[in-house]
Formats: sequence, C-alpha cells, structure tokens
Amino acid sequence: MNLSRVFLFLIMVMCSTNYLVFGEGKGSEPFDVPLSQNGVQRVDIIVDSYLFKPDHIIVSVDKPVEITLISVTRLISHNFILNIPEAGLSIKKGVGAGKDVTFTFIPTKTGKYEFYCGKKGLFGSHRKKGMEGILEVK
Ligand SMILES: [Cu+2]
Repeated sequence: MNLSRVFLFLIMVMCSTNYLVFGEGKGSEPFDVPLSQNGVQRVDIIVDSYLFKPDHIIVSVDKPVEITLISVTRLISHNFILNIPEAGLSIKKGVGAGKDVTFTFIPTKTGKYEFYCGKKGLFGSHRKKGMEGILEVK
C-alpha cells in the first residue's frame, strides 16, 4: 500500500464510524415517558457527540416532567434548548463532559416541540450534526 491508499483508507474508516454514530441517534423509537407514583414523568436522556438518546419523547400535558441529561462525552460540553414560550417551555441547560444535569418543567400545551443543542464547533453547529429531537406533549 502506498501512502495515498493508506490515507484514503483512513478517511473511509472515519466516515463509516461517523455514519454509525449518526445512524444510532437518528430516528430512534419514540419513548413514552412513564408516570411515576409521585406523579412525575421521569426520563434519562443520553447526551453524546452528536446525539440525544432517546431523541423523541412523549409526555402528558399539565403533569411535571423531570429530565436527567447524562453526558457520556469526554471532552465536549453540550446543552439542551427547548424554547417554546407559548407552550410554557423555556429551557436552556448546559451539561459538561461526563456530567449529569436534572431539571423539571410542566408542559401546558399539546403539540410537538423541537429541542436541540445550541453549541457550535469548528465544523458547524451541533444541531446540524444531529443533536436535535422532539418533545411530544399529548
Ligand atoms: Cu452539543
């Protein structure tokens, strides 16, 4: 193998691993958040570069939702933005690499709302790379 072939091979490997990471995060099954005994809808969301998992969560209207963001990244910090004031949603939470963050809110209007990471890296926004999802309020 000459040097350019090695280089080409490396690029192919990098592209395919990236593709796998994107494939895992995109279009995961909608997650119906269960109601716990104390009336709170609890869900853990894995935060990785660059995905949320699950990336489509379904909750009931007018009942408290408790989300724990669990970062599994080693270097890159992310955030969680869900800013739909007319639906009673105004959330912006940062989560450092390897850290957890828990917060609660009460969705007051049914609908489908997009959340995303608002960080920008050298090669574009995290949202464009796949860090977005849907909160569905029923
Ligand atoms: Cu991010």
